[in-house]
Amino acid sequence: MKLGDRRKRRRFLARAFGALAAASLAGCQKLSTSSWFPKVLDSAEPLNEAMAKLVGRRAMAQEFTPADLSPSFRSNGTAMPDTDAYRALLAAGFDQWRLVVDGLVAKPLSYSLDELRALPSRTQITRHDCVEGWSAIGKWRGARLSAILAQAAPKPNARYVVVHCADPMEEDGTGLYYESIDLDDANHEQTILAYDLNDAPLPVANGAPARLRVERQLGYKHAKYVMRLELVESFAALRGGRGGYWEDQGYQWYAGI
Ligand SMILES: Nc1nc2c(c(=O)[nH]1)N[C@H]1C(S)=C(S)[C@@H](COP(=O)(O)O)O[C@H]1N2
Ligand SMILES: [Mo]
Repeated sequence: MKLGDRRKRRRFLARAFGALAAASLAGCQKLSTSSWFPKVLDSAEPLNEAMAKLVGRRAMAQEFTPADLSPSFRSNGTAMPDTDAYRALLAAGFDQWRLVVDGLVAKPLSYSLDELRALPSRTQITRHDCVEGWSAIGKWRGARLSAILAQAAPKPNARYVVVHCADPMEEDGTGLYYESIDLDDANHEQTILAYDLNDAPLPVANGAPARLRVERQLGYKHAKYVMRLELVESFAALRGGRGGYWEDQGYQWYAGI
């Protein structure tokens, strides 16, 4: 190959890869800004899971710098759980709040907020993408879920962590918000139970006293107002049987790459 040809070829390849990158970026853009309904139906789910296998379950979500922080981190969904139990916890500064860890574990545990704050932690600046079409960049600090699981010792048949929340989703006060992730995502480097947002205690509107951050997944997986982590083998015994409040309404369970 002559030098000129080689240069041309290199330019061609660069353009081809550029186009590919732009196309996949456009795909992501669409995912986070268009109306959510057709995108989160089950059709996309096998593709997402296949992508995740390709990329590797331990690949990291992009992290940002303090200069990238959104001026404010908006609230979505529940902004204040409407129960007497939550109001009482809040009024006492979450002194009585306990994170319960149970189900298929060798050592059922419970943590006070101070105990949670004493666990190995991680701080990360990440982008949150809601399927309703908005994103925000925030700085999160929280206990590594892997550290909690190491203490609780999941039994060999445990496959998922179900995150039970404090906020009722039905008019009649029933049906608490819940979500679930598998053990790969639970043990991921960036998966934390966050108690600080932007260097201050997590505001009520964003899930006080603790909320899940599972950074490679869409917004609805990031359960707020966490009360209990239950290790299970399947979703069969859970309300809609599909692993989460939104999943029970038809959203996909694996909402990420
Ligand atoms: N318990 C609980 N967790 C929740 C929700 C909710 O309504 N209740 N909404 C979800 C959705 S759709 C999004 S986009 C994020 C919003 O988090 P934010 O309020 O901190 O912006 O929380 C997720 N976790
Ligand atoms: Mo969302």
